[in-house]
Amino acid sequence: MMTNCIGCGIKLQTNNPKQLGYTPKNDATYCERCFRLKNYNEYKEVELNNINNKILEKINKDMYLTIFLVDILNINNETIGTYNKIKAPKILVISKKDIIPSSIKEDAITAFLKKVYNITEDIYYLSSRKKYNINKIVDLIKNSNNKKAYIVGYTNSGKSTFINAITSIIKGESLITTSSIPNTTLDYIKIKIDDITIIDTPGFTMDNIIYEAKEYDLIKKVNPKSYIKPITIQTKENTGILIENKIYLKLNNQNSITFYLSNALIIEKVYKERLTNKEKVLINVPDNSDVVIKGLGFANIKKSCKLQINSSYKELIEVRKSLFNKEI
Ligand SMILES: Nc1nc2c(ncn2[C@@H]2O[C@H](COP(=O)(O)OP(=O)(O)OP(=O)(O)O)[C@@H](O)[C@H]2O)c(=O)[nH]1
Ligand SMILES: [Mg+2]
Repeated sequence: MMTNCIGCGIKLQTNNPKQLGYTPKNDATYCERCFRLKNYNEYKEVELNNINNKILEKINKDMYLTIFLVDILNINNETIGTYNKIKAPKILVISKKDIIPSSIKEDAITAFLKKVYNITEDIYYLSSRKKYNINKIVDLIKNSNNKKAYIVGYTNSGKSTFINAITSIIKGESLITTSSIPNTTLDYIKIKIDDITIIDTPGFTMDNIIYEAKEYDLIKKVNPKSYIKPITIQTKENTGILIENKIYLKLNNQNSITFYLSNALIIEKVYKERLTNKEKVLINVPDNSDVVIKGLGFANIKKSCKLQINSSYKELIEVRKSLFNKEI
């Protein structure tokens, strides 16, 4: 009888190399996909159906403590909207704290999340890379009703890396496969540590995202490796800004825009109009707002303006009160 892959949770099988869970060995603990990803950093594409609702149903039925990770650059209406659908006891954990400037204080982010996104539950900050707050969150699991917790969140929010950090501290091993490519974890992975049970889950997938599933090079760039340096651009009337030769924005006035995105992405000023009238759409931006580019991060714009974008990206842009708003 074959078990499940300890790297991604999928049921192991030796019959069909084209299907998920394949391994040539009868006694394997990892599937071939995880093996190649771990040893050669080679990614095998997987076709996945959107299972967001299935995951929600399961956690709402079991009612264990649910720890919802949101990558600090991926706070937006969609991620928080999914968090709001959880009826089980839950906490919000902002992950990858190490990538944002230390000038952005936790208290300010918490106040912002409570005010702008109406979060009422406790909010914690995590960096698995810097081993920051790991034990604090483990203590919450220890103190929960049945000592069981689901770790959930959108793909790439750092769920598996977090669980590996816990097992590496307590047991000196980290077995789950992690990667910067979406949908690394394919099924539930139950981990028992002492008297607690932690369950890794497949990531939620985004409705609209700036990249295609196959754009691996871009996806790797989007996911910041380490601390990101904010990039400020001063604009004049009709200065366009191009991100990674893909996303084109234009501000209609003299202004200042600061990007919080992976520094591997190239941000440049462009002066030649790139869109036809048909392709353009204008968005009103109030004073001191953040413009969220879903999947990438966000930019802070100082003064009110009209922001011109490509209409095909309309679903990806969200304007909100700034995280740097002193009044919050
Ligand atoms: N800078 C930084 N990167 C992190 C941290 N935690 C995870 N990452 C990176 O984020 C990417 C995704 O990590 P995973 O742990 O595979 O994410 P996941 O949420 O399990 O993703 P799925 O299994 O696809 O749902 C990897 O490139 C990790 O190295 C962190 O604390 N800091
Ligand atoms: Mg994972």
